[in-house]
Amino acid sequence: MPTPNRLAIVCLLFTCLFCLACSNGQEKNIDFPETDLSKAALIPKPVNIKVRGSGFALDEYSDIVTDTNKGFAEVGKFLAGKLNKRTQLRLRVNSEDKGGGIVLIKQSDRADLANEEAYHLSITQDTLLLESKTALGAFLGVQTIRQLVPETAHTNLASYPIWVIPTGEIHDVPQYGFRSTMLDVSRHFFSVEDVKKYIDLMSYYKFNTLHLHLSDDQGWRIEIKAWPKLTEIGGSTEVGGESGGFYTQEDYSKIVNYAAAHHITVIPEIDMPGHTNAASVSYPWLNGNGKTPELYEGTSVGFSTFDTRKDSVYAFIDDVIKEISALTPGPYFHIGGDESHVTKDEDYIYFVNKVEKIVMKYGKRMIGWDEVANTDIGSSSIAQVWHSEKNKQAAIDKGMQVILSPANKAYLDMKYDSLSRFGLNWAAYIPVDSGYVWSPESYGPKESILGIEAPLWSETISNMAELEYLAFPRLIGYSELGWTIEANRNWEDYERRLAGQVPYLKRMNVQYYPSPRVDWERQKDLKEVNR
Ligand code: TNX
Repeated sequence: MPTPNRLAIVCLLFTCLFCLACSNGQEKNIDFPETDLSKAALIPKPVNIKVRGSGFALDEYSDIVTDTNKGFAEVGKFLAGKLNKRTQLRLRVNSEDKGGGIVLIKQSDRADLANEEAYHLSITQDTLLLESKTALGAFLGVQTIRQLVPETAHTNLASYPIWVIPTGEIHDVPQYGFRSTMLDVSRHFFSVEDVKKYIDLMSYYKFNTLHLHLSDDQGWRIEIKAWPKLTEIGGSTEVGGESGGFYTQEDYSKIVNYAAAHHITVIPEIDMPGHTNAASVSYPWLNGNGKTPELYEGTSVGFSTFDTRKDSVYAFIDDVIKEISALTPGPYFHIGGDESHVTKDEDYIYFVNKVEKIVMKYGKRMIGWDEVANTDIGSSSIAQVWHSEKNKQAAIDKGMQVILSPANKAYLDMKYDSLSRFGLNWAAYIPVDSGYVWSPESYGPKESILGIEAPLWSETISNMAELEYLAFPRLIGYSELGWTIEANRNWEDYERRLAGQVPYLKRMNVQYYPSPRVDWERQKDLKEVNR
């Protein structure tokens, strides 16, 4: 028996189809070119694609109708905005005289849509139907729709331009619910506008998490009202002696809100007890390495530490975690915990145990780099695996979940090869294919792996062009590693779809590294997805 809610949805759908038939009647006669949905340059690759071979006309008669449940109308408006920028078409969203065409529907009890990030796209000549359980699922499906819009419109199918979207079915669900990238805004500062652009690019590839490395030896980047010198002094420098910078709490909230509007969760990181020189220069009583701290603009690591045995240090940390947690809606707080080479082992353990309690007091789940697995923290905390097999195993044995960021595979700051203009190479050279061809699945049992993250450390990059050189195209591959099951991944197929991203990257003015390992010209054969 249909529930009233279901009935309403069914009625909505029929109204849409009816209106579409009226307003788009003339399109029934369109002689669509043959299409092949399975050849579309979609990244990450969906679970399942069925081909119908015809076309859906995105044109001046198309409109968007959404479910009335929370968040769906916003997703519809997001899509309308992106399609407008792209095609100049003005798609109305939920307008009175519904044109229809694109329909976003909530499906609460379909088993294949039980995952909150799952979506189903059914594309016929008349309707592009997107179904999901949540607005998040709809948002992810909308990214697929964006990737299906061809570069150019047909002008010879009707008396108006038509963007032909191939018909068929796409069923899709991610393999990991945590797909993240990190920006180190400490070694070099990046503005709110820069971070917003990064979020735009992330969301197109279905990332759902952004980790911000907000403090390190070279700079403290977030305003803490209780401790203003952190940004006044600690925020004044960066690597290479450039000007530094920091986010006011208002700036930080702008990033968090922009991310939320893209269904992306922000993870703030305050790195401690090591990587704390900028904090200790601001308030020298925090310092525990026995020296007088001075502003630092170099790139060494492992020389700084908080004094782990002072109560005042924990009162300070409590203030910092309290203020940042209050500004952060997401469930996580990252305490760093890496490379504390001048903190004694017993002090390190004592410190991490205590800080975990503070994080939990403010309602967050603690994340730390993999060294934290050697302390007595609980199984609800998370270890971010970056270099140590031993630490990874210790975390899994404790029942903790891990985030996979193996430096030799997933570090965006590693050079592509010896000729790279930016980047480091302490872990490896990571050419584009090597960054893609590895198996996160092999790192541990499925339930122990929260997901994957590609960190971008910024010792060698100081502006967007340099950032983009290291992040693109590799970041795109990490989106597929987090989303697509291993059986559906294959370098040759991925390379073809990656080459197909060039028009988007150019439109976004992304200065990607044109790796010689990718045949970028192949996108020319792709043209549209028409055969
Ligand atoms: C190691 S990875 C670090 C960072 C550096 C990075 C450079 C990690 C947890 N710590 O402090 O920026 O290498 O690749």
